[in-house]
Amino acid sequence: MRPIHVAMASVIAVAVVIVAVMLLWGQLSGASGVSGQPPGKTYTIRSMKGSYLPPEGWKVGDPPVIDDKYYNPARLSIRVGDTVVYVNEDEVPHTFTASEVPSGASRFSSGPVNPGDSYRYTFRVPGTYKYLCMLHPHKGGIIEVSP
Ligand SMILES: [Cu+2]
Repeated sequence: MRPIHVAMASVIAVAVVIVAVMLLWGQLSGASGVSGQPPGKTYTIRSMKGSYLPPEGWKVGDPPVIDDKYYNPARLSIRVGDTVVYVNEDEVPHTFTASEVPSGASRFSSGPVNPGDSYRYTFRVPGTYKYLCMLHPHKGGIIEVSP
């Protein structure tokens, strides 16, 4: 090829890359801009170390105990659109499972989350959510979601 053709080929290659990047950018920003609202905040709830052990005297059938030594924080207030990342910092698997949700809301459940793993859920319906661990139902928590 003559030098002028090589230069033209380079210009076309650069143009193709620019168009591809613009298309990809459009898709990404379109995906994150749901209904034009800013993304919500992210909060973390942890399963604390040793929280698989029930409190003394607790027996199956008793209500879950809401205490920061199990899930932390065990009580959390957030807003619609916020996300909770549940992190298991204990040495055994736990779940983060809704036991009561406001009408119209779906019941989230992480399923078993291994030590060091996490699960995230974005709250879309306002109201009071109660949750517990299906494997260790002595531990529970409450999330208040305001509009
Ligand atoms: Cu558990």
